[in-house]
Amino acid sequence: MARSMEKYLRPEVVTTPFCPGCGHGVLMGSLLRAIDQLGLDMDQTVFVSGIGCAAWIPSPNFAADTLHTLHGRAVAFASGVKKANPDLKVIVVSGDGDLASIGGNHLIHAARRNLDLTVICANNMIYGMTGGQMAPTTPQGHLTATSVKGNPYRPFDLSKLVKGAGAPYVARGAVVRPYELIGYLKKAIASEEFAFVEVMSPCPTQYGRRNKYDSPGAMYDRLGEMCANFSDADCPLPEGALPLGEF
Ligand SMILES: Cc1ncc(C[n+]2csc(CCOP(=O)(O)OP(=O)(O)O)c2C)c(N)n1
Ligand code: SF4
Repeated sequence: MARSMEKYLRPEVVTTPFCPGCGHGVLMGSLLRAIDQLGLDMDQTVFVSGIGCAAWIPSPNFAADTLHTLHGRAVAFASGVKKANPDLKVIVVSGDGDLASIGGNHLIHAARRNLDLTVICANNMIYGMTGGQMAPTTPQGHLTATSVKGNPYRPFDLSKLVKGAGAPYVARGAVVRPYELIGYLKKAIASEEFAFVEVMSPCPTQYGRRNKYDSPGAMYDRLGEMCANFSDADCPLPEGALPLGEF
């Protein structure tokens, strides 16, 4: 973490809880840079997370009010905070398992209701914290602790799901493209409507090892190769490309 970002961290924070090479640390740094560039008042901001590795991004690290809630219920808690005090900026940061599996119903209905929340989903395509179980975002055929012969199911396209549910602002970024990611995070935070940013954030420990990546670097390289900006493309994306951009 750059020293200039330390002012946004609680003084007792000396390290993050993430494994070496985890994408969540890059997302954490990108989010703080977005906050810094916007000049966001941390005293008027509440960060809400569920349970999972990604849920440790804001809590207990950020020097602001942080709510570390129940698994899957971050959006429900955030909705309550916003209703109770509409002047607060409410930012949810959690994982794909937390937000899209057990918490999927809260997510789509908050988008449908267009609540003024910013929801940032760290998508590592697996349940990292609990041992690498299959998530609703795990690509078909990929290996997890609960799909040792390959996931037989189709994954959610999370950004399209939330867009389809009615969210006015939806973007997908990746930790391998931090400058674009910071731009999406800034727009989402500045929005006064429901804003959703899906962030592709590799989990080398649970996902990378099972899917035969030699190192975290190899996972980042592969993610970088897959990323394609769909907004500039007039033609269909190549097979296997991961579309990034604003939906
Ligand atoms: C009600 C309930 N069910 C299950 C769990 C176990 N659990 C904790 S975190 C988690 C999944 C986390 O995955 P994700 O949100 O993708 O975050 P990651 O760890 O991958 O960053 C699960 C299943 C729990 N804590 N509470
Ligand atoms: S288990 Fe995966 S998601 Fe969790 S901290 Fe380690 S690398 Fe990151």
